[in-house]
Amino acid sequence: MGLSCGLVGLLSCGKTTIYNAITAAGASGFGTEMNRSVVNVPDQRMNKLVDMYHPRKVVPATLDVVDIPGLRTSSPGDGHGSKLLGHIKDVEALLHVVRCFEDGSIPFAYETIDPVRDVETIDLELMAADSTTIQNKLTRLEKRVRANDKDAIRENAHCEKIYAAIQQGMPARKQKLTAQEIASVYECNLVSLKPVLYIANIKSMADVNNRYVTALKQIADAENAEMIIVCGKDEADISQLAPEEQREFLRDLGLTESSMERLMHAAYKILGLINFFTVGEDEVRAWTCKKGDKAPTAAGKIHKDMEKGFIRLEVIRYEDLTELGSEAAVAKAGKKRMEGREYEVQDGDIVMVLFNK
Ligand SMILES: Nc1nc2c(ncn2[C@@H]2O[C@H](COP(=O)(O)OP(=O)(O)OP(=O)(O)O)[C@@H](O)[C@H]2O)c(=O)[nH]1
Ligand SMILES: [Mg+2]
Repeated sequence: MGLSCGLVGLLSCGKTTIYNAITAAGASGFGTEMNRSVVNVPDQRMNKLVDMYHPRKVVPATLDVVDIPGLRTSSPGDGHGSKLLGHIKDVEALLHVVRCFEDGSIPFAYETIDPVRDVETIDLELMAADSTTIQNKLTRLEKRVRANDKDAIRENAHCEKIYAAIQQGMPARKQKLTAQEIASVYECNLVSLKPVLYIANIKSMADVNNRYVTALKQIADAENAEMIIVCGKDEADISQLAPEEQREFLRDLGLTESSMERLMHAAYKILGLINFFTVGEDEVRAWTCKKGDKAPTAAGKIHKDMEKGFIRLEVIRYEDLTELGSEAAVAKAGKKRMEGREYEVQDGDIVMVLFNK
């Protein structure tokens, strides 16, 4: 399964609308069920590779997008949305949709529009869930702490610190945690630690610079997060058209990329992801890994056996291949490399894994 992102936000903020814009799934906004789609990650480089190899099969990288029904706001922070929060645990990044347009005729959780309040409300829910999770962990640690277990004492201290900051209203993702602190709460899978990408849902392009969008941008900037602006309803309609028509309508809106493409770029950025490729006449395929992943880890994305029995990686650069025209030409130019276990796979690497079966 690919990487997964979950749409969260207040009741009726436009999650399902944005979900449809991103996935072209045409899901109905009614009902309280979760929607889930796998979308292909657009990567222009794939087209070039396909032209070169004419493979029997083309497999792009994918992203799982999950549409989670809205959190009720009746009594924010009481953990009421805990069932929904269970779904949030399963995703790697949160796409936080915020209503950024005024229209009294479209129902919404509140009567007014206020991105600051909305973001705080969702953060409160996330932190309420995390408070419970951390408390449970602290209870589990008690015995070992009393027995003077060093690891338990360290984990206990980290948990106490994170818990205290959450009580002060600071989501874990904003706490500038050290790698050790993160390791101590790893098994808690804290929802307020998940990276957030903000999506400003607007009604028309006239809203692009409205005060709500500006307020949300300030929130995003303050926590070094990404924000994309999506004209929810219009882009959901456009996603149902044929690809050529889509471009035309997007241009009319003043957009060069679809909301899905904008989202992908931002999601790759917040999650620090890169694509590498495997090529051949059988298959041209894009794979996703984290920036900084070493060669065996990246190989493990292709097959677990390749990670276990990893010997080395043959690497050529996408740019070299497309410039020189063939793998043989790249090798002749001395640009085919052999890399070992310590090599960090780079965006645009074309790899072949040598491994012990
Ligand atoms: N005109 C317009 N209407 C929108 C837009 N975004 C959402 N809406 C409307 O707002 C209402 C709620 O949108 P949904 O996408 O269902 O909201 P939601 O966040 O999925 O709602 P819940 O899942 O119930 O929390 C629907 O009637 C949408 O048609 C938009 O960009 N423009
Ligand atoms: Mg919905």
